[in-house]
Amino acid sequence: MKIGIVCYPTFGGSGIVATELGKALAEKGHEIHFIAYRQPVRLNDSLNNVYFHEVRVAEYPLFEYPPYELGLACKLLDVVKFEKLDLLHVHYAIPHAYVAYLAKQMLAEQGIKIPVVTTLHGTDITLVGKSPGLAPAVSFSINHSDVVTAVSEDLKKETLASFSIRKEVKVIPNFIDFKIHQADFNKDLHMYFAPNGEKILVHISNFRPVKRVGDVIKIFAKIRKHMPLKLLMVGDGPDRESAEYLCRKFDYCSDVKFLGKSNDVSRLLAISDLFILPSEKESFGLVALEAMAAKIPVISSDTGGLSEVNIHGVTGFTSPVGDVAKMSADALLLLKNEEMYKKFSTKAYEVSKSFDIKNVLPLYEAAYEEALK
Ligand code: GMT
Repeated sequence: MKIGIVCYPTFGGSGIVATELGKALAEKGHEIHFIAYRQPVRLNDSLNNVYFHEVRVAEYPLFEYPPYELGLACKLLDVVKFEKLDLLHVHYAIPHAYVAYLAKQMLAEQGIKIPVVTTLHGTDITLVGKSPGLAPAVSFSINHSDVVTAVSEDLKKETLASFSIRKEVKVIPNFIDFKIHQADFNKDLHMYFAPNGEKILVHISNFRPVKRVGDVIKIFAKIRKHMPLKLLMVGDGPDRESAEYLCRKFDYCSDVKFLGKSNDVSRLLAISDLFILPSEKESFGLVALEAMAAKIPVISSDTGGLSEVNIHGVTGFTSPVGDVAKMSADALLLLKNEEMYKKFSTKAYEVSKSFDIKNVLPLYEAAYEEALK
């Protein structure tokens, strides 16, 4: 199949899912055309069967807001037509599904049919999309997609509850490609961050308010009172500064390292002991799954689809959003109890195996077949 994949190329789960999916499909022999305003972060090799088309957005002094959607629609028209694509797979209802609809209409006028598969990732449904001004466009885009998928049962439920949806929404969970997530424990790197063999907590996100990075600092501060400990804060975004200021108010702030964005989180996960994800909202929590694939138990909130990934009492612990006291107590319990920690670590890995891309790829291929019918 010749498949066009539209995604946000930035650091973030949806871009990673789209990129890893495309790469795996290409490996299976499909021809993949990524279409985005920048090369997706994990699309860094030149691979067989993979093409990248950059969306150029017209700049003109009159345009206070560059017309991304128009640029994307015209790029889709061009790529579908000249690369003879069979199908478009767009990640995010806003704006990618409705841009795909526009491209589809333009192509139909030229006698070209292009089915559209839309994957919902969360922010388009649970945060931005719910604003009353945008909701009609979200419902419209979903209803006009040929096949719609959501990354968790919870996201499906929330989509059906929040919008007027006539389409079936299929759940296809996010996945892990174990070929990529294979970093070994690096003794020197561990020594660098924890020279006295301290345990390491890690948080990875885009530091948006929804990630509650302040809670991560508070959790660390509570546990640090009871044991030597380091915290790695990986990523960057709007709440990084406030997290840094908060950290400076507590003792032991020098045990916290803000590392910025990383292209290779596996090597940091491989030297860490616990992953902390106290998010306000999380339709899936791909990064929690990446931590579990590195055999790290997860301390997270129980929001959205997170509980479908981090199984409470098995792969880690979940708590109500904002319950810093419980999250700290659960983390301390695991860090202090070696036997228990080992069991959770083993289970975290086992559960992550059920999200192996090998199991998930055929579900997307079946969705494509259905769209083509
Ligand atoms: O969480 C973010 O800020 C990034 C966002 C994205 O667009 O990548 O993540 C969403 O999609 C991921 C991949 O499906 C999910 O793992 C995240 O849970 C979801 N984020 C939210 O629902 C807030």
